[in-house]
Amino acid sequence: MAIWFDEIHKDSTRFGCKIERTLFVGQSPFQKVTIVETSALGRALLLDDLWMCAEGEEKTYHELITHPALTCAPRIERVLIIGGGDGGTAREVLRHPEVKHVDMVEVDGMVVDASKEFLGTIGTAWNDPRLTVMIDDGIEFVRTATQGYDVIIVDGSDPQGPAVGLFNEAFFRNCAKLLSDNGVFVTQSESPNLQRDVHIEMVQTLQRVFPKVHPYYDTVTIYPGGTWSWCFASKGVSPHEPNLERVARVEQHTDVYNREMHHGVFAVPNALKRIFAGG
Ligand code: SPD
Repeated sequence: MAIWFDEIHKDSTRFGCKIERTLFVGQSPFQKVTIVETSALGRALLLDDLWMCAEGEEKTYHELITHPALTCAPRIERVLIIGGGDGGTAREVLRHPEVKHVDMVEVDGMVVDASKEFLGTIGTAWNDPRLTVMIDDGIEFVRTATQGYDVIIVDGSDPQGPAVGLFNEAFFRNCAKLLSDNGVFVTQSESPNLQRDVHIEMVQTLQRVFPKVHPYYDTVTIYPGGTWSWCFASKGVSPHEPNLERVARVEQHTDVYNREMHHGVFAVPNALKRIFAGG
């Protein structure tokens, strides 16, 4: 009999894949960590039974959480990733030769260990000498860190369990403090359809912290609703003027991100546009 795994969303919708086998299940101090082999999308990571990424569809998420910021920030020498334990975001950040140092702060060592063992096609840059992985609380890290960053990327889970604190104003303010004046902050910001309230609140909270906030959208097959969002926030850097040399260089390696997409993803649906403009 076929085995299916469904992410149940708000007791009203579900998003499922047929499973060939389960490769890893562990209960860390923070959450349940599962890695399965799906029939359609290869190996996939779930945290507390929520889909995080799958080999066959992770490119959109990881390329888009990374390259809009890394092509727009004037300096990209020092990058901070909060979360990102599967290694996909670090892989994309490290494609940029101007990046000299990446600190990745992931709260759950089990996610990193299981991803290294079972998701080797996603985390391909673990051995890059520019990457430092710290198993630590990212919320506390940004509260106490003193050395700044040119780009900060929050690649966390959904707002439950250990990720709850990655969605509030205090956390965003601490990130803003750590960000260089011409820096760019990016966070995943949930589904504009099925988690609309969370998405809107995130954008509005970020608008209280950063002078410029630009949500952007694309499809992530395994996330609730299919359409996903990220927010690009800065003290003054525009997302509309990427460094075209960097774009040209990185798009030789990307499956999804390119110059046209860079501009297209920042189109905001009308109803949301009115809300974000305060109308
Ligand atoms: N609904 C899932 C949202 C999770 C976003 N982070 C995924 C981690 C991939 N690196």
